Amino acid sequence: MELQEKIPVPIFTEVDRDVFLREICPQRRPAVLRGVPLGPCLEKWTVEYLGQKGRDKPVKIHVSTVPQMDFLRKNFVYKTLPFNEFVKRASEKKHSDFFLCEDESYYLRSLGEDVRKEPADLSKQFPDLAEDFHIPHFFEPDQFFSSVFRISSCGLQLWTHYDVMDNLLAQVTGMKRVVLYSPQDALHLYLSGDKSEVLDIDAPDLKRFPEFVKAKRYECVLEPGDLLFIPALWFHNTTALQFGVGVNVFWRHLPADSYDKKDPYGNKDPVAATRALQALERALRALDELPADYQDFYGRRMIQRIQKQTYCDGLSATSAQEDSDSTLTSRQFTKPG
Ligand SMILES: O=C(O)CCC(=O)C(=O)O
Repeated sequence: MELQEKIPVPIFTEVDRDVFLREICPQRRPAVLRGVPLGPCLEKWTVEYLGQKGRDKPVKIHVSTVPQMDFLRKNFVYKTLPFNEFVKRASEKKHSDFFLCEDESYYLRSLGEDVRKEPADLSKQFPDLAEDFHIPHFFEPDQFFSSVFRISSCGLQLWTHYDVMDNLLAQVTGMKRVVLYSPQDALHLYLSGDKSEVLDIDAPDLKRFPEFVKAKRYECVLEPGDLLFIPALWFHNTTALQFGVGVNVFWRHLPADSYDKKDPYGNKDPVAATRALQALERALRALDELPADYQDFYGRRMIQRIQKQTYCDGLSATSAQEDSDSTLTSRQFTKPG
């Protein structure tokens, strides 16, 4: 019996900027966009061509003895290779030159020139390859944040995580399975920061992660030329079914000052969310001054207050307002009788 029902991610053809902005983006759900023109990269990006055009530019890569990479337990090492040597190794199953073992797995997530400050931008790091890849103009130029190479060995699986910006993942060569979970299922994913602790999503340890089965599993297999729209906050886990080259493009869909300015990866929480989380920590420290039964009482009331104010479904803001008798105002809340 399958652990979780697989919900297919819908596939849309004939999507242009207008259709994307009117019908797809506002739904805030993942979508596969098939047949959007991505440029000559689809024909040109062979291993040989990538090596010739990317030359020996040094790239920092993840190398692991197993294909399932685990960020939380760090079962991989960072190494630097010339881009052409990296692409050659990532495309082969067994390596004559290797760091850890002859069948090690490789993964590149390209970085900016100044890794700590600058987001990755294909046109700056790989100008000769960038001209082959046409970024779909589904957002305004000033919303552009980054374009990132994602190059993986066959079988490589990247941990489940979320990003805070909207993102189009373009699969240029190779097939890739992507499993996604809604932001509303965050509590079933056992988060540590922006990553899920559930590494093996196909055979999870249900003794450690009993709630995981409650998360709805959305799934698609990307083919060369497909774009996957990953709305901000949607969790995603990728598995390369073949050696593959992808580019993902992030853009700011919230006002620019909502984002953390020191975030070259596009995965730091928006500044208002960070402020709210810090305020929560302060609130919890205040509750610590009380005996356990009082902490329990006020903790439950805080949860209800947060649900009423923030949840989009169930206890929605509207139904909370309509049901004025049961609405806790902030005064009632802060001055309990
Ligand atoms: O394609 C991958 O390997 C990972 C993609 C990803 O994490 C993203 O698009 O944000």
